[in-house]
Amino acid sequence: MHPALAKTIADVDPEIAELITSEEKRQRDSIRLIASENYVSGAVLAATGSVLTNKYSEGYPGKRYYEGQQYIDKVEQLCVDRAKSLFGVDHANPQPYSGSPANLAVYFAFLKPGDTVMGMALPAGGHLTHGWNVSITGSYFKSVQYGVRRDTHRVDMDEVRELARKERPKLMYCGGTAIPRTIDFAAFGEIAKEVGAMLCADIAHIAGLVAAGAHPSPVSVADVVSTTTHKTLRGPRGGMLMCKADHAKAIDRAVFPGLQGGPHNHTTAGIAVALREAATADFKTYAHQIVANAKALAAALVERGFTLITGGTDNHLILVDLTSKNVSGKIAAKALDASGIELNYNSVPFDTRKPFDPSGIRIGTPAVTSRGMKEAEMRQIAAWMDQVVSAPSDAALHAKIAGEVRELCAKFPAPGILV
Ligand code: DSN
Repeated sequence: MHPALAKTIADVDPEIAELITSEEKRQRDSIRLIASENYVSGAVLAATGSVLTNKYSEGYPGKRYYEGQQYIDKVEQLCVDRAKSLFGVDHANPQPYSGSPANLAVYFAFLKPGDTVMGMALPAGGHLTHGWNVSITGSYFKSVQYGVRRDTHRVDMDEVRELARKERPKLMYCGGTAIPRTIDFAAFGEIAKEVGAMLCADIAHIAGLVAAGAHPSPVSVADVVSTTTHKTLRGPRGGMLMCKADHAKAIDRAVFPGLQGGPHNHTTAGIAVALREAATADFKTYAHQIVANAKALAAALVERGFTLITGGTDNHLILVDLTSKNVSGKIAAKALDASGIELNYNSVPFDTRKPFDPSGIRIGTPAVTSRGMKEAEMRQIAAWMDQVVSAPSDAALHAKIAGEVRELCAKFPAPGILV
């Protein structure tokens, strides 16, 4: 945190100031492998901590319900224009508070309660809001879910086509939260067209890769593209919807006044800054390095006898089945956390264990790549992971590795962290 800001908080609220500083140090000293997290730049942090948080702006640029929008309108318009240019879309709405509200707005724009939505099942790698049963999207709508093949753990497009022909969904989702392979947007587009469904591509995890050309873009085939802004895109926590011109009005109305009140202008400014950063040559290099790092980490884990779902990765994400290592995902994740390596336990396809103590762990390389780590560091991380997973109760080993992790992290300063 900027020293002046740190002092301001400490003067008013020393308890919160201390917690923020501790979290900053934790982020500085650990290898953060949560696939959906990153380090934003100092510029993005500063924009999100700005006076823009003081302003209400229900509506859209040029059409607001409160006065005093001279600068807010310009901020939001810049953000919209940068999103349109970066992703090559007709229309962008950066107001959704995060990914789940963004997806909910898509339902509100195009579906009535009881209509059919088709999405990837959560345990196969989808997202709650793609129609999973515990989500509002699985209880207010009729949901049909596709999964992955038992033999390859990949989406079977023939099965998706068959299900879509049978169920005739009004809305189809592709994308998810634990998909280590390239998503075949073209095939989803063909199927949606054939059955007369709207297609929403949820690129939350891969938005930065799509922006940089490190993953194919769904823009030419999807009616709507939904995303969060804080994962590979490396912006502040937020959401965004992008669509073809025909759907712009429906999407805007669904976000406001349909679902939300005033946009979070400080977040919009942070997204605008992140989009500017994402349009640079440096970001392109960064996004390709995320993938190179994930591939290097995957190869090193395989060499050490880890079982990877689909055998490897095409993107930023690796899903590991720890069954062959005789340790559950939760026990491994906690032992790794004690060793300074942070990731999340995760179900694997056809998991026989429960979601709160599943068989797998999920790993991602966006944050470590933001620190400048490359293939050599990925091999070191795999070695540490192997040691910890082989000795999940050895507290002395975990403390020793946590010290080594701190030494490595000190050589790779994290963006936005000043302590
Ligand atoms: N919570 C996000 C993730 O970790 O993938 C998805 O919303």
